[in-house]
Amino acid sequence: MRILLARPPRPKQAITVSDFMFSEPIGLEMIFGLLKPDHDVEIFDMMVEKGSLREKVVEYKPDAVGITSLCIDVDVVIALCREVKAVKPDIVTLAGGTQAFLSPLSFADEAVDYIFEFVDGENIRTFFSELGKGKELSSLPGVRSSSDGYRSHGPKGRNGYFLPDRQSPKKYRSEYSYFGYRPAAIMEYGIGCEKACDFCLRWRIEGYKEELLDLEITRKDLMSIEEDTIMLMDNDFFASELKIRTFLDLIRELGLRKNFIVYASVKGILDFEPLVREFKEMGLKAVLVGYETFSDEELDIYRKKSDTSDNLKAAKALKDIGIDVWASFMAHPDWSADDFRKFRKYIGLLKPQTSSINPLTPFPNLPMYGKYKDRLIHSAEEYDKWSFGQVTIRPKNMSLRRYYYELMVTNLYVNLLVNSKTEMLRQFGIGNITRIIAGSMRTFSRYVKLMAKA
Ligand code: B12
Repeated sequence: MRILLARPPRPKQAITVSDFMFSEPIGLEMIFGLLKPDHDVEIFDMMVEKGSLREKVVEYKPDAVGITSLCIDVDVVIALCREVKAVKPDIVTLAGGTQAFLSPLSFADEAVDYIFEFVDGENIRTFFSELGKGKELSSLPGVRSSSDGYRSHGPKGRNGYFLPDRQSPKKYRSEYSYFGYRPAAIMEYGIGCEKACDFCLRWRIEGYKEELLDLEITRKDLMSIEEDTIMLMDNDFFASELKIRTFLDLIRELGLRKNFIVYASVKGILDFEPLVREFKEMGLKAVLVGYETFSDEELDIYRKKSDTSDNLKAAKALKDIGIDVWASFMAHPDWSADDFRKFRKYIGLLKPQTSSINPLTPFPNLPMYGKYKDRLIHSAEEYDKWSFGQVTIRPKNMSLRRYYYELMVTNLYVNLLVNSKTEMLRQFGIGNITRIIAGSMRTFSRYVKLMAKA
């Protein structure tokens, strides 16, 4: 069977970081790895490709086209499936990825033959070995079919972590980045999140239980990555002493010398400071930390396990150790102009190397969605609005237009004034800085449009 695996292009409307960075489509690389032994498979990454999917389908002549997705991609994925069907109606179309897991029925459209809610490995292999033999495939775990009304049979499962085939998107790899690092690879080493913060989807995707993946997979995965930079996407790399030590032992054993970037909790940084220092000596360059807000009350509501003074302590510890902080914050919809001022002052104290400030987004499916139901600006079906970059809750203490203005001013203030440009230029080089500035300008102009429309 000839299978084309595609990733949708960078969103045209939604506010996303893909304006200035995107990484490898690791989910598709895993599917590629699972199917390669028995099928002809190719990845078509539309984040990079200039040509259309239609042209590719005409040239490659696949029997099936599978498309990955995030929340913002729903309409695009459906449009792409229609494009495929217009070339040849009997090409089988599949939707998969994060959004298919969180909200499978968002893809219920006659152009989408199958929705893959989750992949346990066995289901997708069986699917392709049985496809075209006249069997009803929706009886497989995690598979919904249009011919069966997209009904679900059996219990909901989880996506597995399989060894990604790092060579599968070889021609695109030089384009994959993580912030100032390009090329960069991404991988996961431990899954789950016990913190279960109120605004976050990750525990819904990976479960509450924090556990390490099969260490043999991690070993093979690490050995197959050719890039100098690896971003570990675990929720909290510093979740436990055992977790950190096991990883450091492994890279020591493999003799790996790479730049590492990790997500980290403030609690983990403070609890395991000596290990953070040890990791720095072994290549840790930057941590992504969710400081979230200047208000302890809000941190409490979000069920964060640290307060604003812990944030300051962690910022100081990281500065002393010499690790960059890429901080993320959430603007609460009840903030007044004075709150925005306090917030800017607080970021000035934390002094992260970069900051991203997103409006609090009560994603459909999260308990928070119910809490803000009466104040929502967009319906759950306006998929491209739920990017976590756009305001979805009507502000309480100012107009929507003013709120966008405050967000823009704050983003400009922290990224132009608080951060050191010369330091970043030295670290990442002119090419990467130009890419980031050009992307930020695109995001900025999208914000201006939203503000004008508000
Ligand atoms: C790493 C990451 C990023 C990185 C890298 C993403 C990339 N490749 O470019 C960066 C920082 C660039 C990023 C950007 C964004 N991200 Co992000 N990201 C993640 C993170 C932490 C991991 C994603 C991942 O790779 N998982 C591992 C892979 C293997 O899982 P997977 O893709 O689901 O694949 C599995 C299955 O789904 C299946 N599969 C995948 N595709 C297909 C296709 C077919 C046909 C089939 C059959 C199966 C299949 O195969 C895999 C087997 O297990 C998740 C949180 C999480 N834990 O999921 C958030 C997450 C996915 N991101 C999210 C968001 C919102 C975004 C942004 C829109 C944020 C923004 N405003 O800019 C942008 C989107 C930009 C874009 N269009 O790419 C949300 C998505 C919510 C949703 N409902 O979709 C998440 C869940 C985080 C959150 N906020 O809660 N992200």
